[in-house]
Amino acid sequence: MRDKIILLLAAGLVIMGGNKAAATSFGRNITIFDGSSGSGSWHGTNEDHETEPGMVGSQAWDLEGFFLKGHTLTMAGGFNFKDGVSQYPSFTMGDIFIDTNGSYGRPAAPPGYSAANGNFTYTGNFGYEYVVDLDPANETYSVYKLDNDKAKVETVYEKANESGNTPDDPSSNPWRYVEGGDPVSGFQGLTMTYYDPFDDGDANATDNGLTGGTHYALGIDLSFLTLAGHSDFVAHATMGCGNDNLMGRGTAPVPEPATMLLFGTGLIGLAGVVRRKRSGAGTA
Ligand SMILES: [Ca+2]
Ligand SMILES: [Ca+2]
Ligand SMILES: [Ca+2]
Ligand SMILES: [Ca+2]
Repeated sequence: MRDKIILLLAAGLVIMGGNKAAATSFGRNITIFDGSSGSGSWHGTNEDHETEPGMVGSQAWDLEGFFLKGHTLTMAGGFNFKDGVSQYPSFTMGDIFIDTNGSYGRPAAPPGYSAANGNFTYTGNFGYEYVVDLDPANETYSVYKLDNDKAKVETVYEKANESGNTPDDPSSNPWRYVEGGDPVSGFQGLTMTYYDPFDDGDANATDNGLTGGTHYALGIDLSFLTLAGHSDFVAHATMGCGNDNLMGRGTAPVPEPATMLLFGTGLIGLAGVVRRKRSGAGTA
């Protein structure tokens, strides 16, 4: 009996491990197309293979999508989240800003804001109530609540990317969090899911419909939204120039502790042993 249980649990772990390795889908694609497409293949109707009109259109500047699976938000792009583009070292990847009430972007710009070329710091949150402050180099992140009266954020370099005037056509701003947010307890210095770069043809690309060459992806935990009583959210991310503006809209689900899943799997395994033993006894 004990041997059987150990065998079943071992088999269960192998199956679970197999599932994990095969589960390359990042979940549902929740990307919002910004509606400001120009002509040509790089300013089309999909976010993958699209940068903002007038900007350099290439995989190196392409942000490809936000994906949601459970409470994990995954961001993918051709832009190198750790190293950026070598000729433009100042245009690093920005942070992930989260709106929780449907007001965000240029309509919610800070007092005194005006579009201008250059990276400028403003006191204000552009309507984003939270920021996931990414540290891709160390594969960690921290979450801050952004008070519009005291949080400081930095704008994108290219004025042409600050043109959004409606929630459906939001500005690329802000680029990154600077300081002044309130740390969200339990969400400081967390380890992100960082994927090794993958090419077209890799399961991570094909399972998520990503095209164009080399891709980068990272995942973060959105449970802080649910814990704070929020459900619907809008996510925003860009790089220092604002060459591409990535937006997503989703609903944060109730967190499911992994331990409950493991506990459940163990019970199913035990039930299988009992059932077998009973049926074996019946036929003997
Ligand atoms: Ca875009
Ligand atoms: Ca894009
Ligand atoms: Ca807002
Ligand atoms: Ca692409």
